[in-house]
Amino acid sequence: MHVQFESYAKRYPETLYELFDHYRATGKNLLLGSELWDGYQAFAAGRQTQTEDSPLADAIRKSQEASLSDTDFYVIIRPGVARWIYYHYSFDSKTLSTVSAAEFLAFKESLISESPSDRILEIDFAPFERDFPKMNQTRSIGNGVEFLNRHFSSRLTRDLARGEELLLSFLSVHGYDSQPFMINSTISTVKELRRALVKGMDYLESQSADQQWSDFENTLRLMGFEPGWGRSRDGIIKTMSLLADLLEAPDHQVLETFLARIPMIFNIAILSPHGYFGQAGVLGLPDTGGQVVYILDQVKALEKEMKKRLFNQGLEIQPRILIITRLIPEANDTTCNQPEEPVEGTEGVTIIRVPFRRKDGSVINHWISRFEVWPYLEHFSIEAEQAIVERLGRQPDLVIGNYSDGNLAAYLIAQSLGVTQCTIAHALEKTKYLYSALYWKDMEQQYHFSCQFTADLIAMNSSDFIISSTYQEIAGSDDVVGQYESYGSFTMPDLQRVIQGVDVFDPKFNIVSPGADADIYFPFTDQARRFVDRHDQIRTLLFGEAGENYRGTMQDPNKPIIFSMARLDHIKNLTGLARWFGEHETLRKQANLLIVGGSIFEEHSGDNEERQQIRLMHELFEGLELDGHARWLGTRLDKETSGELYRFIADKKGVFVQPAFFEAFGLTVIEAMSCGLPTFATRYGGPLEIIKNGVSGFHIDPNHGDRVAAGLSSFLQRCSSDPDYWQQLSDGAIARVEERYTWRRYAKRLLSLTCIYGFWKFSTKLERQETRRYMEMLYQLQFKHRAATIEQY
Ligand code: UDP
Ligand code: LCN
Repeated sequence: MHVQFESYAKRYPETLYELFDHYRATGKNLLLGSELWDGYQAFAAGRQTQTEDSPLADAIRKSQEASLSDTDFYVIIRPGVARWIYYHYSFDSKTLSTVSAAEFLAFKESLISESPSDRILEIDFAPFERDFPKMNQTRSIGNGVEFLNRHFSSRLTRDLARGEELLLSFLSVHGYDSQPFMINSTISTVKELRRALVKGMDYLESQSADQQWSDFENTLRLMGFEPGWGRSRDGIIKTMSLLADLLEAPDHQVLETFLARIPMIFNIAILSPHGYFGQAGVLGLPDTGGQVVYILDQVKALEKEMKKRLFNQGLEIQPRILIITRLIPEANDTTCNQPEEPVEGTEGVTIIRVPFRRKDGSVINHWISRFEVWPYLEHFSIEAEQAIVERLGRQPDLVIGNYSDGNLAAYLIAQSLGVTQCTIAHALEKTKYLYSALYWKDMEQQYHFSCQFTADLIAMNSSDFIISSTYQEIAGSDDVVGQYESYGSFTMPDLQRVIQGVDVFDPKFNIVSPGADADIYFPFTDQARRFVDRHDQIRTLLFGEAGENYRGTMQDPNKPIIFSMARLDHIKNLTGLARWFGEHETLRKQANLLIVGGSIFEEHSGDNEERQQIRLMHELFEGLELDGHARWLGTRLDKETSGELYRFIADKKGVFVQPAFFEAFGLTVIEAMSCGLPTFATRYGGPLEIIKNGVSGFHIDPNHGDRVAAGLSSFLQRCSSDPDYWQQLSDGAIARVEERYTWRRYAKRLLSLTCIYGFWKFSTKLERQETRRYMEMLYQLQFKHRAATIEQY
């Protein structure tokens, strides 16, 4: 595409000039892709020669942003996923040329900065990655592990002797307490290993199939084998034969399967500092939403899978998982003031709470917004590390970070202990706020993005692997930039210019999607499992006197319900939905609206954004006279009630709407879909990938509320005359979740990845030293300095 654009620019220099001049005439010096496209359409309207499929139109349609002055025009064209081309056009010489990201960023800074200088700190991770393998196809993005396995097995083939030595030394590092696993000192060379494998397999073949490791233990130990190969005779033979095959002819699938069978994961530490993190009464509080649901479901699935694996490996070890979060002494009605809390439904999972402290060591009692936690994290991490090692009596085998703060803490702990680190973003704030990097100074007082984005860069680059819930989270789609991709290059004027922050072609990225708890969120047709005991409560919530914290009544309870539930953040746009509904005459006649979120009392909220949304919602209820058509519940629903509520609304042939301006993933979307509720969800973020438009739900554009309301209205209209249509969408939603979003699949994948990236870490330890040192500087000299600017309590 860019080749055509460049040759077009050469052939029609006047048109190019006129278009860019048209942009210059707006008087703006920053233009977004959408503004460039709107500008192009206005420009083309008066010109017959300009068609929407010309190379120029194509380039502008793919443009991301432009920066311009009277003399220069800089534009980024993104021809496809993760490909960025920077152009400079000179109004004087009328020439177009490609330029580096650094030049583009420097120009942008010159428009904003108070004292533009070339002596700004440039952050660039590219030089450190020169010798590391990178993928080059966009379809490989998010499937790094497969690429790594292929890379490894071909390296093994090329340099068999070194590869074999590596495998041998890797086998000898495993163990638990004083018990070694896999091999003992009887085997010290590859030759000996090969011989032992043949002998071991011969011996096992001659034994009866119903015997177990304990029956063979003494004989196998003499041959050089220690526990970990398997429990059953066939299981042990299988592991041995996989290794024998690898030593003979390396193959990526065999490598993956073999590594996943080695006992490496007994304990996991999961970091999620901000919160309220608890098991009840916390959802919907500011900053506490899907991340908590995700982690509580994740640990259950992981424990189950870890147990299964350890059992099959022939070991008698109870796996442990610790969730480390912040202790909040003033915890209202939650348990967040308790230092320790076992997780229900598990045997070895505990929530450990560690306080935030002031410089003098005293504990901070109240909740702190996730945007202001930065100064407390270093001390928190030190205390968290001590708590982890104390509780487990050993190091964790994997440290998982959640969200920017958890990932920074995970970095500090994993570095200190030398263990594998996994990053999970849940949501990266950078793409949520327009110009969040460029105008960081204006937003600093409220959001402190200088800390957050620096922390993100450190965590992304230090972690051994990153898991994302969708492809778009990493690399977006043809026309939307991915959340990680947006960290590729950017500038924060007068602070730092990021030349290469993260590369989405790095094989550390893997898509591992979460699920919805299948015991809670199941189809409404599954009558036998339904929580009928909740129906009275639900009827009261919807139609009765639902306590104090509600507003509005559904005067006609027989109409279908349009339902939405989220935290009452600006970005969730629940107020937008209320407005669309209220302003659409037909829709408000066809259906009732149910909103579950926040509180209806402004004075109950300690969060500025939430308070502003509460005010706005009341204004809308008044202005649009919603009180007889809509109900707003300021109650936090527990899981069982919310699960049954989705189904209750499905019984009445209603729909679920997720109206957010941006949603990183969207657990409510898969919850509603699992229950069989036709779902309309934002096209910005995860839901674009979760839903197949028209098959398993619908994409909506929150910037065009009138169209959303019209779409909802015609859907309900069609369903009232053709009930099969509602059923078709409901079936589509259930099938989609079953096929892609389950916790069982998640746990298997995450554990396999841990084994493979553990091996990768082991084999590249030395080469990573430079990056580690670079990151330490970034942390000490940049991050800590910025964190110190936040006013502390
Ligand atoms: N949730 C809930 N009760 C509430 C509000 C939210 O149970 O009053 C749950 C909801 O079911 C979902 C989670 O909170 O599991 C929200 O996750 P999502 O990914 O949709 O958004 P987030 O809050 O993480 O941005
Ligand atoms: C945070 C979000 O904003 C949601 O989009 C996700 O679904 C949730 O975390 C769980 O990952």
